[in-house]
Amino acid sequence: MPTNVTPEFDKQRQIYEDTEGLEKRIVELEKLLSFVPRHKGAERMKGDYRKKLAQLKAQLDKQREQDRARRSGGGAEEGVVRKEGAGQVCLVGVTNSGKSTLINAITNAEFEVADYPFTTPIPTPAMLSLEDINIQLVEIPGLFEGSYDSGIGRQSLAVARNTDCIAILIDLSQDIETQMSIILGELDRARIRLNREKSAVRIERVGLGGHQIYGIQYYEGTRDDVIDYLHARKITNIIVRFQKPATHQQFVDAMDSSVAYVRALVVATKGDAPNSKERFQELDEKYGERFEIIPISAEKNENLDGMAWALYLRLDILRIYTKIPGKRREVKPIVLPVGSVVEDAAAKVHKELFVERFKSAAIIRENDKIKRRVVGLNYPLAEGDVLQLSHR
Ligand SMILES: Nc1nc2c(ncn2[C@@H]2O[C@H](COP(=O)(O)OP(=O)(O)O)[C@@H](O)[C@H]2O)c(=O)[nH]1
Ligand SMILES: [Mg+2]
Repeated sequence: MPTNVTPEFDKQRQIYEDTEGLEKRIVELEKLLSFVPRHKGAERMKGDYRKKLAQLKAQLDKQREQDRARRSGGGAEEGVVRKEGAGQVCLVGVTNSGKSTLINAITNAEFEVADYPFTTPIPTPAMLSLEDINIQLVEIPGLFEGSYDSGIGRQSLAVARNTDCIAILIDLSQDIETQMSIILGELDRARIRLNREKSAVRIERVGLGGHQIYGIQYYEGTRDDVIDYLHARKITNIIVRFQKPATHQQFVDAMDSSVAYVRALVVATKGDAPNSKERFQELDEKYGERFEIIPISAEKNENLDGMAWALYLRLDILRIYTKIPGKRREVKPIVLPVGSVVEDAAAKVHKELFVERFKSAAIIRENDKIKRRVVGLNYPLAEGDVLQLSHR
């Protein structure tokens, strides 16, 4: 039975059918779908085209994955810098953005600084002490368009993938947009997602049970979209759990175990340079919603302390101080991720068997209304807590 279609639809169908190349076909098919008539008789046709679209997208993903695997030689990625300290921050930026100067200004390191490109040829660490903890800073060689295709670029981006926080350095003496597009582009090609909620979609590959999809109300598409995608990827058994509002891209990312999720902020350098105020304003207007932006001048020593604490906060860690009754608290804190509870601290201090032998815990918070409270193993910890643990 022929479906009544509009002339635009017919024309677009011809264009789509004549188009070659996966990416272009996807674009044309998406256009075609938007021209499908809304009446009931066209529903079946719409369904078929959507299925086709999911197939094309899946093919494209697969092709990209294969390309990636080929390029990286199939080997496992490894950070080339061993992590030390309470957390690691990776400094990324184009060459001459002031990475080495900043590190020299806030650590004991003496990195070479120069106004010619690529003075720091390999990822290089330095230690920043902040009150009673150390944060490891790693400078990676300046990014450029195509970094990801070069050996050293890939190695550098592997450090950025595995780090705890990325500080994007934007040089206020150079064009903002050029720098941002290079940096965001290369990070994206390295499959690094910035400040993105990993937990929005959880994927579990299972041996049987078919397609089990939960929380579909959080997904921007429909259940059929998910199933079409899975069919097209020839995945028969899987659990997909949408836990928070999720876009199609987030679903596709979650299916791809090579995607890394990393916290990020922007450090705007050379705040003393001519025109830096105007550039900062531009940066803030364009990227202020997406990133926290911290202006500094390493040369004039401006806002370096504030920046260091901003890095600390972005690491999402807590400092907890243990204490033995009748004695002063420990000087060195134990460091735990935000969201940790008493049991996590206990596990870190006592390693094994503590939970079985746990008797009681007390938290001392100097500025709290209740200064000392007796708590259970599930009690959430806060920054600066002093923790008294006793066991049998
Ligand atoms: N005016 C100004 N120049 C800076 C500042 N920080 C770095 N520079 C200059 O920028 C150039 C590149 O610095 P460098 O730290 O080697 O950049 P990197 O390539 O990102 O490590 C050097 O000539 C530095 O003197 C700053 O805060 N203000
Ligand atoms: Mg450098």
